[in-house]
Amino acid sequence: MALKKVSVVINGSRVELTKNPSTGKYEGTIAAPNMTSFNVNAGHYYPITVEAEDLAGNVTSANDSDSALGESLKLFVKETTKPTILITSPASGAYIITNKPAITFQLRDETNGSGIKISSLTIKVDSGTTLTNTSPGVVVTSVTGGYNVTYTPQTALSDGSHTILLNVQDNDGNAATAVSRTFTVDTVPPILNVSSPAEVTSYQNVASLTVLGTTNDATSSPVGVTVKLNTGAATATVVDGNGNFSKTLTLVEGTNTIVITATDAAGKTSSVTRTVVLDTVAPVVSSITIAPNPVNVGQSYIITVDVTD
Ligand SMILES: [Ca+2]
Ligand SMILES: [Ca+2]
Ligand SMILES: [Ca+2]
Repeated sequence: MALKKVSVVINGSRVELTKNPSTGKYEGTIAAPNMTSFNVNAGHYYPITVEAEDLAGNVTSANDSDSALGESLKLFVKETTKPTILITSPASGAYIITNKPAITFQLRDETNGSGIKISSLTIKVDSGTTLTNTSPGVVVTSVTGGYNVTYTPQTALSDGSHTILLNVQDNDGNAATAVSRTFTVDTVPPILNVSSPAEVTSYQNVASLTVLGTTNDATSSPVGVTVKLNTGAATATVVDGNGNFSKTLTLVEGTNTIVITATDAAGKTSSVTRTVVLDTVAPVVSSITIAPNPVNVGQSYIITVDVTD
């Protein structure tokens, strides 16, 4: 006949409603909980209990399990903080010498957030098809606050520049700021031609030797060149814009081993080894014999020279 009060209970707080004289209904303006409802229960909502009490002390109560009113007693609260994506490998601008490089990244939502919705993950390499968390090559590991993901391309990437593009959402529908990463695949060692010394093994009688050559790399120029003489250090040489290099060495008497190594920006190497024998000592003739001597006209004789070097 006459109501005493109408109140609601949500998230442990009770609020008494007030009667709107123009509609006759009971109303309340209530601040939403400051945390997403996603983690509250399997239905991802805050349950509300409504209680009406009349002046005689009769109480009617309904909550989210009520067959008729239950659906109206579920409050869905969404957070608005974007999840984050951090690519841990490859580094920006990295040169990679394998053509199926593992791409690793971390997906995180804020503390007490709705959490990463892993099925919303998108992975795109260059202009390829968009992959998801269940695509071949994608390995997802659940960690505190989100997921760690490794994606290994199932077909080899070509030599050259590639860009990976990632995005994900949290369970409340907030999309991360998309993250991209560009890197270069280089599986081919640099070209290295050594024109001096031209032969694998050569001989000379002056100590000075100039190593000459050219180098080039299709994907990862510029190329660095080092020259190593015998047990000495590998010494960097200047390589000009056309790939030419030269390095003057001072040989030691005897056998000299020269190793020329070209290294491209990705770290792929090519090496050429030359052996140069420095011999500054003229041969020594120690004895000569002629037999028979004298020799008869028209007959042959043998001359023997004992010479060492
Ligand atoms: Ca969030
Ligand atoms: Ca290369
Ligand atoms: Ca000699």
